[in-house]
Amino acid sequence: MRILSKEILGKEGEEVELAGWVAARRDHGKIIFIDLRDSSGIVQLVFTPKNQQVYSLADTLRSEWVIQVKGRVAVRPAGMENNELLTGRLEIPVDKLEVITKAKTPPFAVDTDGREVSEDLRMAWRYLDLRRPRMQKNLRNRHKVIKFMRDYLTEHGFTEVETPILGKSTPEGARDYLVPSRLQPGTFYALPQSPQQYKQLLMVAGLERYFQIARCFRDEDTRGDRQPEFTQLDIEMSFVDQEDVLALIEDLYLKLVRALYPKKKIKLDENGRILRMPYKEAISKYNSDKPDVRDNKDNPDELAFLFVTDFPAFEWKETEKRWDAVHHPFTQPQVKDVKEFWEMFKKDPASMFAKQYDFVLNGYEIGGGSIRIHDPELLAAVFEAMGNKPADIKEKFGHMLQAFEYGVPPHGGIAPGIDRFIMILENEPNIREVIAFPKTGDGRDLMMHAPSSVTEAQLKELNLKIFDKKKE
Ligand code: AMO
Repeated sequence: MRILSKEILGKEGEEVELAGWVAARRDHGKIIFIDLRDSSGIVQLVFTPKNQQVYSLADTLRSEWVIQVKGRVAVRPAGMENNELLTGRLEIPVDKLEVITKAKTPPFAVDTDGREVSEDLRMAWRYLDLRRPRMQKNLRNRHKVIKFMRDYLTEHGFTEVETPILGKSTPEGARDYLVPSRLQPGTFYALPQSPQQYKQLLMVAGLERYFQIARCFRDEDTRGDRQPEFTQLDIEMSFVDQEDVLALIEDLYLKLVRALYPKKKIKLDENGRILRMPYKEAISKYNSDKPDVRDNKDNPDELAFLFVTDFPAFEWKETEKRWDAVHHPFTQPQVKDVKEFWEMFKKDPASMFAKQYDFVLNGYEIGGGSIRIHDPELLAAVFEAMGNKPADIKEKFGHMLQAFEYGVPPHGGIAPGIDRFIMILENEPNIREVIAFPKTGDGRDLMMHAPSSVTEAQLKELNLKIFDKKKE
C-alpha cells in the first residue's frame, strides 16, 4: 500500500511504497538522486547501476513526472543528512520504479516561492502554481482556520445552514451579479452579496444561533483585499445585544490565533481584552474607520485586533440625492422607538448613530455587523427614510416586513471576511495568495477563460440578446 513520504519516519529497514512527483534530479557520478514530492513533503530516492533495469528507467525521469516506487527505508550515510527536510535523515534506495504519467516542462519553477513569476502567468497555470510549498501551506492553513471556526461554533450551540446562491438582490451597497431565469422569462436571480436577509429569516424561524462559511458575490472593482467572490464566516444570534456578539468573536479569534499561530504577538488592552474604539475617536485620532494600532508595523508577527463601534446610522448619497444606511437598512439605529427615530431623523440624520461595529486587524476591515431592527414599524420607517416609496418597500422588502409580523426575536450578528484574515495571518500581500482560484483585477479567470461568450441557442433559451454598447 502506498504511504506518504512523512510516514517513512521510524520505518528504517522496512520496505515501503511511495508515489508522487519528481521535484528535482541530481546526478552524482553514476548515482541518480531524485527528490520525490507528495502532499506531505519530500523524500530522497537513490538509484544505482546495481539494478540496471530500474537505473535505466530512472535515467529518463524528468521534472514533474508522476512515479511510483518501492524500496527499503535506509539511513543516509553520515554527513549526507539534510536538516531542512523532515525526512532528511533517511533515503529510499529504489528496487522498483513505475512511471505513471510524464509531464511537459512547466512554464515556471514550482519549488520557489513564486514571487519572481508574473501573476498573470501564475493564474493561467494555477494548478501548477499551487504545487509550490508556500501555496500548499496557505491552502492547508486556511483549512485549519475554517475547521477551528466550525468546531468552535458547533461546540457553542451554533448550527451551520446553507442559504441559496440563486436569490434576490440584497442591499449591501455593491452591484449584484445577475442570473437570468429560463423558466420565468425576463426575470433574474441575484447572487448573494451576503446571506444577510436569509440569516435574519432563520432567526424568525427560531434557529437562534446560525453560522455559515458563506460565499458572497459583489460586482465591484477588484483590489488587493477585494475579490468579486469571497468567503465570510457569517453569524447571526437571537436574544443578544452588541456585547454578546463582540464577546463571542473575541473569544473565538483569540483562541484560534493562540492555537494555530502561537508565535503571533496579540496586542490587547490592560485587561487582556481586544481593543475598542468608537467610530468618532477613530476618525478624529487616525482619520480612518479601520486604524492600524500596532506598536511596530514592521513586525510581521504582531496582531492588533480592534472593534470600532458606534458608527453613524446614515450617510448622504450625493449621486442619488438621498440618505443611505452606512451598513445596511436592517441595522438598529440608536433610538428607543419609531417616534424618537423620526424626531432625530428630521432634525439631523448625520448625527444619528447605529448599533453597528466593525472588526479591524492591522488596518484592515476583517468583519462587520450590527444589532438588527426587530420592530417592523421601525424597519418600515428606515426604508422610508432612505427614500423608498411604499410600493418599492413592498416590492423590495415586503417579505422581511411580513416575516417580522409573525414573532421576531431581537437579533444581531457579524460577518468576518475569511480571506483577509488568512492573508494577514500568513503575511501575504493580497487575498489572491490565500484563494485557490482567484480572479484578476479585471475579474477574469485566466485558467478557465471565464467569463466567456455563450452560444446563440443558450441566449435564445434565456430570452436574451447581446447588443454592442458602443454602437448604441
Ligand atoms: P460587510 O459588507 O461589511 O457586511 O462584509 C463583511 C466583511 O466581508 C469582507 N469583505 C470582502 N472580502 C473580500 N472581498 C470583498 N469584495 C469583500 N467585501 C467584504 C470584509 C468585510 O468586513 N451582511 C453584512 C454582515 C452583517 O451585518 O452581519 C456584511 O456582509 O472583511
